[in-house]
Amino acid sequence: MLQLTGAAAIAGLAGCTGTGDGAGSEATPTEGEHHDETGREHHDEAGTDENGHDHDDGAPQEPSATATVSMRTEGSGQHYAPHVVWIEPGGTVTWALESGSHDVTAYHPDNDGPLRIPDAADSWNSELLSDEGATFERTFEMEGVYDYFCTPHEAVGMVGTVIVGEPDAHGQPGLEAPDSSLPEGARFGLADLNGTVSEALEDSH
Ligand SMILES: [Cu+2]
Repeated sequence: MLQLTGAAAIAGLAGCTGTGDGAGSEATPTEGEHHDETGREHHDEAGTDENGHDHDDGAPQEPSATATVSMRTEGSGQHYAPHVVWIEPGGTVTWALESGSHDVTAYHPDNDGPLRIPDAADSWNSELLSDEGATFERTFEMEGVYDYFCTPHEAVGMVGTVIVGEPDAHGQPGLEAPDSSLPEGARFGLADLNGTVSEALEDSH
């Protein structure tokens, strides 16, 4: 059972972090002592877990004028949903607090992080949002890939990306391999986002 807990924790990290806590609950071993690999997790194919979290992880198809990202705490899970949004240059993203306390902070040296937004773009840092329904809004003029994180939950991988326009994937700091100085959860999350963003940009050409 300890092994199962470990597997669930890793599965949680690979996707939206911290959702592993309920994952093993349906495993009811009935076969006595010698189940070697029987603790295998079963993934539900509908793409929703027991918390009703929609696994909205796919690449967005095309840029839109505006986008909304909800910020949630579900059990031990901390989420931006969706993780990746894609807007046109001059478009606006609104982050809305659904539960928990979260912020929206650019990966930029001004925020003591590695640069993961376009070189010439301005950094930002929302205040911590704690009131349900509170929002933070930002307009993005410059094409590029912008990675951001939640200050209290960066270590558990609460990270997200805004794609603006149709930037050349080469030369985007936000698509580089995550800096080794980052916490492990953030590195996993950013690597995952890199895949989703690259896919979106490739499909659009
Ligand atoms: Cu958070």
